[in-house]
Amino acid sequence: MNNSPRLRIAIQKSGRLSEKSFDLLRGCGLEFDWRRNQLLCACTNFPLDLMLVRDDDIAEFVTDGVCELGIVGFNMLEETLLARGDNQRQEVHILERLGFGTCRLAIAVPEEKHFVDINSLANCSIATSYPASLQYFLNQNHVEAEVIHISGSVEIAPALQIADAICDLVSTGSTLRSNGLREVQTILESQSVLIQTNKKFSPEKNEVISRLEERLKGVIRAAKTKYIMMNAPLEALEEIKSIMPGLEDPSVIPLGSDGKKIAIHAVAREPDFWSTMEKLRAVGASSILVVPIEKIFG
Ligand code: PRT
Ligand code: ZN
Repeated sequence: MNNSPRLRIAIQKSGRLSEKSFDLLRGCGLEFDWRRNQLLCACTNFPLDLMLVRDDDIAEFVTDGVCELGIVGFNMLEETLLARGDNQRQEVHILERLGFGTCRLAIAVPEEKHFVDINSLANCSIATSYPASLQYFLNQNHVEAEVIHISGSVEIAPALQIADAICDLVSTGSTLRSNGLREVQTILESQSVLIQTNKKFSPEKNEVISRLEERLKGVIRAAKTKYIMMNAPLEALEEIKSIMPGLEDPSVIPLGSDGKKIAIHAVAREPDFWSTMEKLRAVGASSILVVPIEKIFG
């Protein structure tokens, strides 16, 4: 348990999630000066300490209450909970899905290997760094296969004849392709998540978590939305609202004396940019400005 009066958040020290985790915390207005190899780093303007660790340890620390919060891949959270046993799910929960570090845990086989469906994996050996997740998936699907736990470079296992197939994280798929492997089955979709321990802690800490959560939500919402301004004929207003997702309640300002032309200002979810702009132009919108939003509060 963390008995310090300050809150602790576990984040990945050096890896794919580190930069985005730091950016997110800085986006929330937190100031800190982390130096390499520092395990704990104090925020100077918020009662929070960052604990910089390997991604493998983050879910463990939060589940055990060593840190109240953590930023970790959903893949790693699931693996940790499955490896530790069913009762562990009540020890931790997801506060926010953070939208970065997206990937999937998938099974891949050599290009030439015959594969119809997951039953084709019966009696095969599968190399993975996610043995608990893979075993769970195989059990759920009643497939008997050998799970071979290796900690790195899983993709070379078939070429080395260590295993018939692999189960690893995939984002672009280029690692699989360059190793002559074909993705055949997704077993988990992942993105980074903010997790919170379910261990009891003081009301003061609870209050700090609520403040931080509010700020995080503001940063995450802002990243997904844009401030949009355009001019348009009044009669196109309803059509414009249907084109732009999230533009239900725009500010509408009459232009000129006859009121036939309007300016529309709104916060909207970022659309499939170019095709949406083309549709807006087609219904008569002009001077369309799309501006990033730094934060949304309240
Ligand atoms: O040192 P530490 O233990 O902290 O870091 P690590 O090396 O174990 O983890 P790291 O930094 O590689 O990944 C941290 C987290 O990033 C993972 O747990 C995922 O939640 C997330 N993530 C997102 C990924 C990927 N995308 C990813 N593509 N993690 C790993 N990969 C690897 C994958 O294992 C494979 O080797 O990238 C390769 C595949 O990428 P593509 O683009 O070729 O498909
Ligand atoms: Zn790791």
